[in-house]
Amino acid sequence: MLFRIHPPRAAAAVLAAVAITSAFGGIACSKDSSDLKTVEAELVAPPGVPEPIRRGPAHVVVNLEAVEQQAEIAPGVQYTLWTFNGTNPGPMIRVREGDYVEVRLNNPATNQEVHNIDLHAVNGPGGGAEATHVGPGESRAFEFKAQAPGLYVYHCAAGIVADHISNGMYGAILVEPAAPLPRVDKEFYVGQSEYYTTGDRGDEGPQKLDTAKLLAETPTYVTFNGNTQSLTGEGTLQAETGDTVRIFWANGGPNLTSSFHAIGEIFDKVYEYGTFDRRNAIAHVQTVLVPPGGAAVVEFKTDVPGVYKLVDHAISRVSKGAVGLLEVKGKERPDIFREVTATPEPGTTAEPTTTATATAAATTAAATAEVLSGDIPVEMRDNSFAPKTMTVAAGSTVTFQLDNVGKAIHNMQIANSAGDYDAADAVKSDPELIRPGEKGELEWKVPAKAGTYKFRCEIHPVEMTGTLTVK
Ligand SMILES: [Cu+2]
Repeated sequence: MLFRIHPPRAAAAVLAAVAITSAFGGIACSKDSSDLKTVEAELVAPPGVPEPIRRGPAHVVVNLEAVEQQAEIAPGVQYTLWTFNGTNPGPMIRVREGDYVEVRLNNPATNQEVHNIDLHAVNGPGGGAEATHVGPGESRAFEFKAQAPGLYVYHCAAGIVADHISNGMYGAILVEPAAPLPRVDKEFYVGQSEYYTTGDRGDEGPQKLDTAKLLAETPTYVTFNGNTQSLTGEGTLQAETGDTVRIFWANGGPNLTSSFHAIGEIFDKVYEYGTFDRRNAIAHVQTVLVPPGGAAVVEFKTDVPGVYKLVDHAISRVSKGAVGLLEVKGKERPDIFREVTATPEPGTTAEPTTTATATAAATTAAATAEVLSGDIPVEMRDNSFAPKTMTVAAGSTVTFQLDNVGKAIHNMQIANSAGDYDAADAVKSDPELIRPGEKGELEWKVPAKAGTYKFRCEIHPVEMTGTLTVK
């Protein structure tokens, strides 16, 4: 038997640890799983990943609880999350091909909503949703055989499914192949999903689900691991140079397809759609398409130290929160990547320049290598900044002296540390739009912490960009 339903029971059993001798709910396990050792699944909250499995098939018990709770999803924005075990996404579940997996779902009486769980790793009705449909105060369970190795999404499929997923009820289950995945130095688990809130981006305070936005598929926030800042600041993922890194990437959606990309890293190996079928593993991939309700596993070796951004390369979503950081520490590798001091080459300027602008350009270009503070001259051309990379002193206040030498209107904006140009801590030039031949300025209180910040022209956001390194 590959799929069976346990009857409802009154309350969730708290299982001490590994050895559980009697079957759940007082019903004997099927013949197929009864002779297997029973173990409780190690459940790990994102971005953590359970330990690799080095054992034969087992009867694995997965204890899940629906948790409804207030949480912050973006700076100052409170929202009522519906989750599995208290995190968005829910914990990563790791089982082995051939395991009999008993999924128990408890819905505490203190909750308001009906919930269930559909695991895409299941062959059986609703992926288990019908067998686990629980109102507040109920618990139910079912068992399935993990037949097909892969990384799968699980989610609540109760009521209006999109509401439950958007509110946080999804996660990933890894069915590890019988011949286990090769060992790597670092494994991370990231879930992408969308919030459709009643407020606009930047509006603080408690917010609710906006059904009109949900149906229009226009999210307020697109997040990795449930918060616009889960994978930045203290949540920044960490690795050393030379590490092999594996990322389990799950897209809860509910609506958007993810174009997963790591800026500055090429994926050495991608298991498309989360399948470990060898014919689907591909090498040297830049961007991975992950549909809602789908997953992918990527592997790469970190070569060069630095801070790498994980993004959805539908790049406007970065402004909605779809950005995370991976910090790689270690020795520089000039054999692979090195910065070359920029010197202006004659004839590279798009249009004839006066002696004065040529001098200014030479000065500003030369200035890129040093740590700058105070007044910093920046030319606005059609359509680029000169210089476009600058290093500025941490904790100082700098003023970019903007000179529009082009024929188009430009401005300068600096994003916050999350790459958001609309955030309260992002800044914009004065005047907001600088006409051809005019000057403006942009004062910036440089953060005290080292890092990189993006800047751009709002009118030419694709080509007219630059980077500020805070040192
Ligand atoms: Cu639910």
